[in-house]
Amino acid sequence: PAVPLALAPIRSVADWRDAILAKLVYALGRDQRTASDRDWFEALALALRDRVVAHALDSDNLTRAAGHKRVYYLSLEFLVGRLLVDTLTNLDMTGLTRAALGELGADFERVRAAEPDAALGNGGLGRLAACFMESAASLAIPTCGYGIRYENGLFRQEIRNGVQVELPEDWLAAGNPWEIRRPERDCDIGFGGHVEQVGDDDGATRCVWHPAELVRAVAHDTPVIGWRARHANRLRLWSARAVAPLRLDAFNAGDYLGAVADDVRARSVSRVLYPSDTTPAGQELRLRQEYFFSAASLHDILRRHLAEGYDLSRLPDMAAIQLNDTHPAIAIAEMMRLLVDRHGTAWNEAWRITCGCFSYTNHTLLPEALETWPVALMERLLPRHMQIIYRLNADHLEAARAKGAASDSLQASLSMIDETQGRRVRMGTLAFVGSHRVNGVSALHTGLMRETVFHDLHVLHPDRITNVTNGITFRRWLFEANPRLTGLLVDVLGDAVLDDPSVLAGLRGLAGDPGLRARLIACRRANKVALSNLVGEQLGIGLDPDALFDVHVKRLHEYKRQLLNILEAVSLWQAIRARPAAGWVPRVKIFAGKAAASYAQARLIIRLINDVASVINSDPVTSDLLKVVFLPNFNVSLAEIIIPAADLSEQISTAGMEASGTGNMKFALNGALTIGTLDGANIEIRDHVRADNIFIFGLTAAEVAVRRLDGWHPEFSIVASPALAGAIEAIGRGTFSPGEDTRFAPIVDELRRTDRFLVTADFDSYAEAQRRVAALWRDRDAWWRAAVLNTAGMGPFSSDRAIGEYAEKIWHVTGLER
Ligand code: 26M
Repeated sequence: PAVPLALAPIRSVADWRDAILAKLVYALGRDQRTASDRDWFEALALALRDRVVAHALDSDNLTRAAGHKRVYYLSLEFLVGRLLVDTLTNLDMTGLTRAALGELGADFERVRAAEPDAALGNGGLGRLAACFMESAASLAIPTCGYGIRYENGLFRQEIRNGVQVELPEDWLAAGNPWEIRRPERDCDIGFGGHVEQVGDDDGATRCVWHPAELVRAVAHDTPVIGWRARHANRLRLWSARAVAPLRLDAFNAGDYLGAVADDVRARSVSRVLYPSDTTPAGQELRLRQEYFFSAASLHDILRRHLAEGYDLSRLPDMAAIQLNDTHPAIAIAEMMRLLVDRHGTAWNEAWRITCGCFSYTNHTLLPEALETWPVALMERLLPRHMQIIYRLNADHLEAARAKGAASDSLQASLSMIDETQGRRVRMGTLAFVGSHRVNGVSALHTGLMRETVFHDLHVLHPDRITNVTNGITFRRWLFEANPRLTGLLVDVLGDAVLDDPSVLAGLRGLAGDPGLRARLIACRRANKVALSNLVGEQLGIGLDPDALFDVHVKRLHEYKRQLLNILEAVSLWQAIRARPAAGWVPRVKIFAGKAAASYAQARLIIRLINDVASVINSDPVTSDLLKVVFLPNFNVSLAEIIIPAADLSEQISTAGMEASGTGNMKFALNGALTIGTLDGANIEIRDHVRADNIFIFGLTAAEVAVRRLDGWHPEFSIVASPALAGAIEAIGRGTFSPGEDTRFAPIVDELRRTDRFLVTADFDSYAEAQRRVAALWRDRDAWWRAAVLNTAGMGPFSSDRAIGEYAEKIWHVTGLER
């Protein structure tokens, strides 16, 4: 019988206080009088976990009993951040918890800050996966996220003398109270070895793979509770260890290191997140990570399906498997292997099942970011998968030929094997061919997928590519990050705004309301004071909370053009120095973001921002008018403080290069105005907030494509723009690197010689847009009207809407009814 397991809601502060105290004493063995903030965090998290786990079991029972389809979200990254306030918010236990901790002599804000961020992702792709997990739970869509439990997440960034220094991030050092070990779900994953043919030699017959090596996948579940505790899902993260962690024979013979060598090697698979958000490292360990977690997850999916008594032929009715980029694309070959070799399914039937289950999300069209693996490496590490890929490719190319795509050049472009740079497996092609739907993450990006990288595949399968514009969870990015604004919205729009983002549109009618405006101004100012305090503590820079906070936070990448922003800052500084009394709008330029350790140019841009900051911030002539701040170690928790304090959001990528962006949505939701290019979701944001309330500048994606062909040279733009020339020249002659005028030569040379990201081409247009920003800022009423219209227009960018579209168009699932 399906017994409801969810614990009765806690009704009194005293009950909740005692539940927390019981965890502190009996689960942790600590004393109330000496308990640290971290101890209280752990006790509180354990008490909360009891409640969330009960919900998760309940949800699971209901799903099984209803024979409801499940979604599996495979992602090498989940950039979750902290879970405490998220869990409290969705259980509606924040007020109760403040009071209970107060009675115990602990401070809620300090306890909250004691939780380390789960930084199991690089940037947008990983954060999207985390927002999606929260929305799937909120919509009661039975979903399991699968990923890797990295021992070390994304590195911690320090800035020393302007230079980025990477330090290991050790989020698990003090244990993780949210997760539960699931030993009964562990499984062993093979690598290397050889394939034994059973029957004839066409690759479609059953084979037996004899791996040379096994790595144990160890399951850890983190329960994810949805809004108003409607439903709970789980995030299942795999860590790696040896099947036999200790070789006693070696140990007894005195070889202590040899005794544990297998375990050290196995554990390296889940040791560290690759810290790049574009360039595939191409290393064997990365491929091992990809296969390790894909295979463990598929094993788990098939086990559950069979345990529930279904036939494999019904898998597409019961399981939708979403591939977050190509990182788990090897799962397609693994599914074929399991079906054909393990379960004896006929090849064509196995393919029907596979394509029926899988779908694939593309997150970037940057050529250097498209994953390919050397055939030789695949053959060595995953020999059976390589055979399967060859056979799939032959079928795929044959079908293309039958549809008229017979020319050598078309066949070469459609092939899963790239023959142009050694022989390499194109993971994007494998993912496309093995999926029933392939989606881009904004309207522009999806259009570009059809026109460029996936053009030929699109012609072959014209119904396969679809768009699902990204979204963000409003629980974290509005309710939790900006309680002041949320309180105001509830006052003005009613409680319904908490459940239905479309209610935000009701703000439009109030955009001119002076009462609302005054309260918005007060809440923004309080958020800016909080950020100013943080900047004061961390960097010793005093900020004026009444200045315009102009914010550019995201991964450091040339295409995101932090360089364009800092060049404009330099030029603004020069202009202010030339005419200090010209009525400038006081401005604080705030930057934050990490660069991949191996990305020299991005690291140098960080250094430039920091060096420009030290010169400008110590200039007495401009000090009341312009400050530049680089906040170290940008992560989810820092974003939650920065974004609600922003007046202006910088979304200035080279058009056509930012697939969607999601930071853009977080800022606009919180009422910042955007200065941005017509790129990614900026275009859709403009459509919803309306063109008067966003500062658009620069070349369009189509114009960028033309520029790249027509022989344009950056020198043309530099000569035509005295402001740009002046900024570049100052950097080149060492204004920001006294005694070392070559420090930024790689940046100056890139700008002058090639300018691959069209910084110089867009400079004047950007500077002009910044003057429009300043002009609007002076007109306080007009500015705040636009700010209200930004929040009002952001309802469609909720990840609930995005997940609803995946559910309907791609997964063919609904939410569970209670
Ligand atoms: C690949 C191989 C080896 C090591 C790392 C990678 C890798 C890791 C992350 C490649 C790409 C990664 O992320 C790309 C990413 O974050 N893309 C962003 O996705 C967001 C969500 O869809 C979009 O909003 C952003 O525009 C897009 O840049």
